[in-house]
Amino acid sequence: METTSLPNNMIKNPEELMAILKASAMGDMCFSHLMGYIKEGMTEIQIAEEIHRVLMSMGAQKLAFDTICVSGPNSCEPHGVPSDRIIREGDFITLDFGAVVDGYCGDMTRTVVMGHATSEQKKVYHIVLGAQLAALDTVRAGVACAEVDRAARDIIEEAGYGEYFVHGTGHGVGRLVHEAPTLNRKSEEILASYMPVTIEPGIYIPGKYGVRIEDLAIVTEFGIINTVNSPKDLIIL
Ligand SMILES: [Mn+2]
Repeated sequence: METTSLPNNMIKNPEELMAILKASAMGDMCFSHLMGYIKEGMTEIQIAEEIHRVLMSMGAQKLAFDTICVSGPNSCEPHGVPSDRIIREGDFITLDFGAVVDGYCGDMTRTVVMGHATSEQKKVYHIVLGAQLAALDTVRAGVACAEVDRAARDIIEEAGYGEYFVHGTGHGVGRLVHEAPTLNRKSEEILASYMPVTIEPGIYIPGKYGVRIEDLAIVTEFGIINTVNSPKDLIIL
């Protein structure tokens, strides 16, 4: 293991990786709980508060960042703040949250839909999912971070939604939820084994809705260990 060859701590040691794995497991259990909890008529704030309650009840030290729970047109803001908006049938709901365990952050995002999805919503969701899976597929030690971003962006651009993918594909995670490396068009870093990185492409159509899907993957020589195991097929609540 070339754990001393980099000038910073993008590469995590086994203890740090175990903490991240635990944080992700809490995230998965929280998401599973939410799938039974979220109902039409609830507000975004109510759901965000439930995420906080559940993660703390599982032993999280705190939240890794302010939970994003945005619905309907609010979901087209990638860093939206939960509001009093009430969840209605047909709304996309984007849930982006993480626990801190033993000092290390989790970070995951899933987008689900209430009641039913239009064919356009399904189409956009599946473009994002295709981009996310393609990007995950490229992640491996020795691959350029920019190449991972390219893999996601190519799929979204080819589908005609390039202008709506308004952020990078991912970032490193550790004690801070946003650490090096960055995975975007301009990234110059090369992935190495035992870097935890997020893969989180999205499409945000102003005034309509947004979709983002995010996993937290540990880079290895052969690919990834994905620490997030929540389902990614479109969930219709
Ligand atoms: Mn993230």
